Amino acid sequence: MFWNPKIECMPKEDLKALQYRQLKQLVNNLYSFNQFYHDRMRAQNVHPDDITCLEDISKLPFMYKQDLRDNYPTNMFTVPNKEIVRYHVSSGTTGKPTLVGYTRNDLDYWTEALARSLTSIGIGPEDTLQVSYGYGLFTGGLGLHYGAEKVGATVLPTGVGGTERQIELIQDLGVTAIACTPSYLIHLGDTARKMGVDIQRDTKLRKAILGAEPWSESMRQHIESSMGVKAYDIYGTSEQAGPMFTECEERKGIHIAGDIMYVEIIDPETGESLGPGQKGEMVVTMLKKEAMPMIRYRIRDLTTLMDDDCECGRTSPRISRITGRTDDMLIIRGINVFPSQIEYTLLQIPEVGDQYMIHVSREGALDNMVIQVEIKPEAFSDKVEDMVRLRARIESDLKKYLNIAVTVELKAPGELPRFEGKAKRVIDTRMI
Ligand code: DLL
Repeated sequence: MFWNPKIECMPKEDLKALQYRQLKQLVNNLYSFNQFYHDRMRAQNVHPDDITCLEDISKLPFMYKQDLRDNYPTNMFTVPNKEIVRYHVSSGTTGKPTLVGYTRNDLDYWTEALARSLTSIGIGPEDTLQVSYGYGLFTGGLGLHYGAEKVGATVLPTGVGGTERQIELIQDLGVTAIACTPSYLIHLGDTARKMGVDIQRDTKLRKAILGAEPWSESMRQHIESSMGVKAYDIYGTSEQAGPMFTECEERKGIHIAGDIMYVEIIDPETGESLGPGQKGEMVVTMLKKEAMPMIRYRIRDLTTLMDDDCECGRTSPRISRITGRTDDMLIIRGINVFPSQIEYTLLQIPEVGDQYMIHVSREGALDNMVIQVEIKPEAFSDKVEDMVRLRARIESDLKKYLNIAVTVELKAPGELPRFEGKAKRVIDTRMI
């Protein structure tokens, strides 16, 4: 039932003591040996000696995604390059992505976190797990892959797409569990129905590990009643390592392995710490991270902390379902997209003017993004072929930078709405 009972069921006071020791060591090291953290702490007038209990973490400065961008690609790394054994890359806020580096130990505790999580939902050697998260620069595929191998499950690394083939493999190989985004699972269910396959009747698929994008209890009910699978929430971000933490069989919040990550919830406006049950922004400190430490990193996800006992017996704190973000990041088909990235890309194209609108909608189960772009008067032509060619070029540039296909609609100069106050450039009509 437990992967690592000594840690997972540790008395809460012992866990706090362990976290304090880990924090103290982290802060001492970074203050002494890392210029970035040293300067940040000095600017906030805080010295490692000021940290005398776990709660003193609130004296330390915050870290932001902007810090990763300012230090791109590797200036945030705290180990020599020869100790880095892998990179993953996620979306940045403008042209440059966010790069995450891992040492061997970083990969090991990431895998351990997933092994604990998968065990907590009953996945083990008897299971065949289809990993339908993207493999490659995205952390979803490889993260789940190694976690599942660690617990002895048989892994089927399909990645995203080729849905009909994925459904055939689910049938042929007796797949018992799938890991993918909730919207992809709904799409897979719809496709199966069209193929005449009833997931509940015709397959052994019984568990789904769903995350990487916001979803809701009503989506859970829809998935469970239409496909006969039990759906579990999985959470993580590339800055932390990747997907890491899931609900247990009780499904009353996502367990956060306290020896790996320390969670605070703050008021996003004032930065004040909030107590259990109060909704706010999650701030994380990675207690074991070597290649790219994170102290008080502002993740931007909104949630609440639960520290009551869970019936599963794990003593780790839990977070509730992510209900939104404090920034404007959009998640389109599981891929993070910042409106500022779109703007940055458009501004590189000489024919494009300075007005654009982003429309996001859901067609069936899948997200759709249409970007309306005004073009400069001198670039405007009434020859259809010219406009078609320009549109294709803009679509291809956007695809290159955003990693997802978007539809572009060209607009004549002056055609898009102007705003007197704050421009509203994103219209998101997706309902979750
Ligand atoms: O999405 C890692 C991941 C892969 C998580 C597979 C779960 C499964 P990023 O691309 O860095 O990493 O995006 C992280 O996605 O800050 C949240 O806003 C959102 N997110 C991730 N999981 C959930 C979830 C991966 N279960 C960003 N519910 C996070 C809601 C989620 N939002």
